[in-house]
Amino acid sequence: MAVPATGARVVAAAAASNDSARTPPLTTILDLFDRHRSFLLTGHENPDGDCLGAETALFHLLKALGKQAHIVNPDPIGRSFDFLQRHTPFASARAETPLPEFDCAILLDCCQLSRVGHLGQRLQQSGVPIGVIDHHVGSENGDGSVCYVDATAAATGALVRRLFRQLDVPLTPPAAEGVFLSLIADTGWFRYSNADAEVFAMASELVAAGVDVSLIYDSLFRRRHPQSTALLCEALATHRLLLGGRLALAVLDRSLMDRASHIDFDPDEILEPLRSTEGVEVVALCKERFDGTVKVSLRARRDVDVQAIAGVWGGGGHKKAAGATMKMSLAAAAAAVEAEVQRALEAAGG
Ligand SMILES: [Mn+2]
Repeated sequence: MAVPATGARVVAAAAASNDSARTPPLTTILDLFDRHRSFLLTGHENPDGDCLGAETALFHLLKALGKQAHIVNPDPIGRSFDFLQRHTPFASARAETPLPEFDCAILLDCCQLSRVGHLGQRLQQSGVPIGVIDHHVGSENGDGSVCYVDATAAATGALVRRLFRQLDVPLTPPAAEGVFLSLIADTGWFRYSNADAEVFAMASELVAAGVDVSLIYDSLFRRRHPQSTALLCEALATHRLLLGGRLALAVLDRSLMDRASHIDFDPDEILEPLRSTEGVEVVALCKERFDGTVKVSLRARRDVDVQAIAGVWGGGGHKKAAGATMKMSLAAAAAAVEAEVQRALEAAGG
């Protein structure tokens, strides 16, 4: 099979077309599946539930189509997600790890090779076509030569579910479990405003297909490390209410982040309780990284578009959930976030 020529043609077609033509119909990603034999599925660093769930579902879809598929992530999967490995193999690649053979790579829940760690560079060097399946705004303008992007979808896993339907492939229990994990990860167990009719309809059919909901809940939320409750308190205690109580800002320094990494504590856990404080419209969590940069995670309650705020530092995401990497000190990042949120609140009318 003339794989390099096929890949080159797909890339050329995308490069030559204008923006609207870079959002091809659903059939295009299906064509990509059709043309290739062996797929490497991957996603962003520190893969979350949507990323891992979508990878799981797509893995089983490709297998059902008679293809070879390998899930290789830049980081190992977190302990709370290890139930997925009952039915689905996950690998993580360090710089020297040999990769399985593949003639096509698919990025899930992200669109840029720069977000895939060092694995991203290796994918670029491999020269294979890159497909993107994602629900983030603007992802059709990322590194995918073929994209299936729908920013109205609640989760990337929902997009993979649609592909099953399009191809008339029945959902197996492991695939259903993957889609379910995606949905609950990105809707906060159906609490956020992105939990739309498609999400609830899918949830119903996924449970009917055999998803063990309580097993997933227990795996994700009832295996807390004994020290993590103390760390949760410490992380929450860093928060301050600013801008008249409309911004909740928490700042986690390197020492706290270091201890969090040792006990598999996810600092983003504090975002939701902070968002529940009456009067808070934006939550910002600044995390100091070991390379000296600061990762800011932003959540909005109503009218403020936090994706636009994240864009100030080259980040992105969704209107109500976004993030960015800031190349500055923790104190400078906190001050910059406060200034941008103030600007956004004023622009939103008050
Ligand atoms: Mn997602």
